Amino acid sequence: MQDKYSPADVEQAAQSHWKAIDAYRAVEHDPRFPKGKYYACSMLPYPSGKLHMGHVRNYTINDVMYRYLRMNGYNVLMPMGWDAFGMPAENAAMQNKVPPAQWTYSNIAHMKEQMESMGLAIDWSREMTACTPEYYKWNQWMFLKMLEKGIIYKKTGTVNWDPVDQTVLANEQVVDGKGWRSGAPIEKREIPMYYARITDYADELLDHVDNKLPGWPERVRTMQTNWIGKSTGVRFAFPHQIKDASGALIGEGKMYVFTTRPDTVMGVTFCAVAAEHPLAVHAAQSNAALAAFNAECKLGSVIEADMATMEKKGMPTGLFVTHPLSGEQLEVWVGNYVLMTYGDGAVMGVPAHDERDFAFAKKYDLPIKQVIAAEGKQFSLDGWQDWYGDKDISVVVNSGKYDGLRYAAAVDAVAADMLAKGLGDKKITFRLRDWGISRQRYWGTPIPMIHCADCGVVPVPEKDLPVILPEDCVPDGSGNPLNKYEAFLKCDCPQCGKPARRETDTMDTFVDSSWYYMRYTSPGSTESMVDARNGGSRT
Ligand code: ANZ
Ligand code: ZN
Repeated sequence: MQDKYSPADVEQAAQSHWKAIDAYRAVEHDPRFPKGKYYACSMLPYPSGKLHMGHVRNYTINDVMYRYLRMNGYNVLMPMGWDAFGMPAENAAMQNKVPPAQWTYSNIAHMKEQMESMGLAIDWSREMTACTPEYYKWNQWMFLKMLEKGIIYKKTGTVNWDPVDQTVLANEQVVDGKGWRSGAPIEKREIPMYYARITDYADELLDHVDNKLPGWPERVRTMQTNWIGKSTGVRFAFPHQIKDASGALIGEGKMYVFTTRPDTVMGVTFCAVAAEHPLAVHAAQSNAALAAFNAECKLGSVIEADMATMEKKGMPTGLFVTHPLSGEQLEVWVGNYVLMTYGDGAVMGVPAHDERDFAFAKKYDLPIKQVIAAEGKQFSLDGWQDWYGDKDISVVVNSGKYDGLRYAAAVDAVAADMLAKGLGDKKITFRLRDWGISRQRYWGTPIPMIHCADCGVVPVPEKDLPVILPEDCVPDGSGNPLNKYEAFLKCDCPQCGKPARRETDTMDTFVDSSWYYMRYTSPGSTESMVDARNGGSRT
């Protein structure tokens, strides 16, 4: 027995003993632990260089839990892995002129050493590293399976384009609307991307948040619910006669809007569309000022939170649509607060009862028509008051046959009338969007697609997986280095055999971190992504 505690001696001795007997290797059906299995999995770290205090705190808590449960007879598994793809490695590569792979692997080696010296009860035999072909092969395999099922699909998406560096920037690389490196004003650009159809699962997700997360804090539930953002309302059209250059009616003569307040429909005094809306694009063709305004709307951030707080700006298009119930002619404006990606990219403007429309109408001197009253409340044009938009206390006024109706009854009545006219119906809209998983970056899982001049875009056959990412590129900030990497690009078309080119977009790193916790259960399995019977079983 030593008088003084000497951590270096004691810890090293204990740790080498644990190592020698493989103390933390989790084995299924272990007779030493009668209480059954417990999975002590915590979020895997990004290998940024050194462990920080957050890591130490987090993994110590997990370690304490592990040891407590094990002493109480549980068969505990504590795995660890590395969220090793992503942008910081590319930034470090630019600074230090070393490939992201080299930087990442040396960080992993160092951080692993630090974790080992902490004596954490990790089963290192299950370690996973997201940037290894053994792991990302399964991202590619899952991508192909979901493509087959139509869960992954291709459409154009909006990205931040740096016109000087000629590259796509992540939101965090846009500072005050300018590129972080070039300082150039950022443009929004439409490019083809792959999406995961997560909106198909919106109701299931909501049900999960509501009913299947016992013990989760209310705050987290609320955040999740708002993120999914289920809105019930009516989608209907304003008819019009606006024709394009070929003489065809734009949108078949119907401008659709989505509203959560159909009870205010008789209070519409204008309509507003997003700068990307077909009517805005059409009007801009013969109106230079509007074209400039549309371009200005496309500048800057694509982040929705920024859109919500920015100053409301607009410009009239000179185009008119017809109110479906009153027959009144209403001018269509372009509004910078209208999102192309929500609902139909167009809104009915009800300045008396929508705060954004109120600000807009005040600024551009548009009429404001009160169609909602509430007991004991006085309406005035002087300024916005919260009750103007409160559907819980509202009664419809100045709206002909709808007068006197409360919110729910008014929604039913308006929806029925729209349906009868063949112009619309009730509709549920989600704020949740499909997940754009394409990234125009190097350090990620290659998207397993091939571009053939004759066959178009062809999936890589499953037997040819993984599509290996070269590990020797050094990004220099001028776009994805894979675009210049002939050995990667060159391939044969799997359909016709002619020379073709590989897709150079990679996957969002959240694809990696969406299933790693399952991979720990079948480490090293080459037969399947996750298979408890295969790599997982170690009795
Ligand atoms: C008229 C109206 C009157 C509205 C009123 C609200 C209050 P949530 O609840 O988030 O779903 N809207 C619809 N599409 C839009 C788009 N593409 N960009 C911006 N705003 C859009 O919001 C639904 C409401 O947001 C809709 O209801 C519409 O404004 C607006 F007293 O219609 B409302
Ligand atoms: Zn081909």
